[in-house]
Amino acid sequence: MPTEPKKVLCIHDLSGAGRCSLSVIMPVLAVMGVQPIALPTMVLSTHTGGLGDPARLDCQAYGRAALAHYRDLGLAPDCIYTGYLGSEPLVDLAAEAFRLWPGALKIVDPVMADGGKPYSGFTPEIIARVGQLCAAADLILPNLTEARLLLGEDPACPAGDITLEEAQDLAGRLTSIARRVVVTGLPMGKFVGCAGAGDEPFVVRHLHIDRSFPGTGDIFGAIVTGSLLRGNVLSAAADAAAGFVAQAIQHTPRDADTRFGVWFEPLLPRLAPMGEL
Ligand code: PXL
Repeated sequence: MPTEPKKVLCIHDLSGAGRCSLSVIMPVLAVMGVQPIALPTMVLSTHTGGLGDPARLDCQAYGRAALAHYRDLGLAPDCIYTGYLGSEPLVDLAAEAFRLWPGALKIVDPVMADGGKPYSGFTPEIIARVGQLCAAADLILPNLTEARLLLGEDPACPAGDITLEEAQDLAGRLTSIARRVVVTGLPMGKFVGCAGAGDEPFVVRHLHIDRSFPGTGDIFGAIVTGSLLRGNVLSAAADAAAGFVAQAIQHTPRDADTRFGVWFEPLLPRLAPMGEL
């Protein structure tokens, strides 16, 4: 008798075009053999990173009703994985899900900033609220800018490369906020790294490719989530996720419009568990 796939409640936005958030998280988790339950916080025609002013639908009221429905159904997720929460009530919605299912593994990607500055619309109040959500998480996945914001530091400074020791120090300091941490997108010379802390500290590095895309953090987070639920340790999960993101960037033609994300679809079979059916 096959066991039921583990369930992940994914509290993220749904950006129709632009390959990010639920549009990439759903296929990644599904191909890894875990069952994603999509809870869109907001529906947008595209992400907010350079494709004009997207059409938006706030799903706050829907989200509250959906949580109540899942509670009444007795549908208990094994994991709750949160991402883009563009307003204070939407951060509260994620916190409510944490309260409803305290036994779930709580993974927070504090999507709020990149490249040294907050995303449009992320006020100091929302940033503070995201920090509180991180404190309720088992694992957080900030990029370098988000890590500095969470620590109350200048998100843009210092610019430039960081050393292995600085990467480990940054991840280590974030364990004052959440028990386990992976900081992503660390510029390390010809490498881009991610640093983990909370269990065995680690740094994973891949060759840096000089193009940046929206949605790579979401692909990274989804693979870390899927891999942990399949029983891997955090360093292996982060290594698999960083490796896949690097491959997806390499697979994207040099002249592709970066605003539409990485061409990850043909590579999805590489994430499928082998020989277990
Ligand atoms: O991938 C991060 C992300 C998710 N959702 C929305 C975004 C962004 C980054 O710009 O705008 C709506």
